[in-house]
Amino acid sequence: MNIGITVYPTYGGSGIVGSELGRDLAERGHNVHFISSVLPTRVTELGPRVHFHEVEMMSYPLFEHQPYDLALATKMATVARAEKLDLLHVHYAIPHSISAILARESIKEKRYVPVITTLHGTDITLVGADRSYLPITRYGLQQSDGVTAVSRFLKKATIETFDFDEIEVIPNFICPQHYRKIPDSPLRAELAPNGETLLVHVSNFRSVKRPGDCIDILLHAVQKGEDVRLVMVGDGPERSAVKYRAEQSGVADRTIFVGKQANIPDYLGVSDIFLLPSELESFGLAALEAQACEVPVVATRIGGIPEVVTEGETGFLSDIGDVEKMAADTIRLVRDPEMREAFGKRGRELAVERYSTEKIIPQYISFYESVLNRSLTAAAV
Ligand code: GMT
Repeated sequence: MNIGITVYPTYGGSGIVGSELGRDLAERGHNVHFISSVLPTRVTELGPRVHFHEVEMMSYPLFEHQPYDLALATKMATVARAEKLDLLHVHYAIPHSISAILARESIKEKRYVPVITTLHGTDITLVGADRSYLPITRYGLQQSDGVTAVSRFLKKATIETFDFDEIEVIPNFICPQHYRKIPDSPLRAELAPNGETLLVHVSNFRSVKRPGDCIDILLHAVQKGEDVRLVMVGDGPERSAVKYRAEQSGVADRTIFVGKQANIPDYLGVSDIFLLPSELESFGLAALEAQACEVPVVATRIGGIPEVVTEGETGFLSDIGDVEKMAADTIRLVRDPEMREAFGKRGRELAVERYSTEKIIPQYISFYESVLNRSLTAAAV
């Protein structure tokens, strides 16, 4: 198949999922065309089957804001015709599905290119549910030729908010070879030089991730006498406030902010406990990545997290903001290396069994095939 993929290229889990899906599809022999403003961060190599089409925007004094959605639609239509795309697969509904629908409609006399929209979370729960975007988001869902969601939770939320239920749940995935435990790494010695237990948090430091709670969990653990350190991976709007909180709480010397990192598995692979105290998480890709690296997870019981983290088997879950409970769970794991190891092994086992690329990518491929068959049948009638 010739597949067009659009993602937010630099920010968020949806970009990671769309990019890694494209990379895997290309490895399976499909031609993948990424259409976005810059090369998506996880697409490190272009090649005979991985192409990139940059969305260029014209600037004009009349435009207070450049109309990205229209520039994207134009690029999608051009690429769809030139590359004979079989379908356009967009990750994150707003505005990608609207741009794709516009592109599809603008060229449909020449070629019908079905649009598949994958919902990732905030496009439904936060932005899409906002009154100003709700009608256009519902239109995007109704007009897409196929819609997938990354968790059962997100499907339910979409039905409740948009009264739209033609949704296939295809969960996020990890490549088991890429995400794994790394024993005896120099990075581990650097991050925990005195053999401390290493806590880790990975996010884009938006307030919805509550990264400040990680500092409170660390503080509780230190106050209980635990020899722990915390590595904070990523960057975003909350980073300086969180750093300040660490300084004010007196745990700055036990907190390492490493900023955005190209290779997240390097950090997960050497860590002992993963913290994800988010307020909202439709799936929690970072928790899955941690589990694939045999790292137990301490997280909140919200959204899709309970689908990914099995309580008492691969991690512990708490209410939003209950840092005392999350700290108590962390301390339990710090004090019990055998439990940590058992949780880690089970986490990896479930990650591979349920969420490996081997299992999930074929689900996308058969979904593509069913959408294409439906479109062909409709065209023939
Ligand atoms: O959470 C973010 O900051 C980004 C957002 C996105 O759309 O890129 O992430 C969402 O998609 C991820 C991949 O499917 C999920 O793992 C995240 O749980 C989800 N985030 C939220 O629902 C807040």
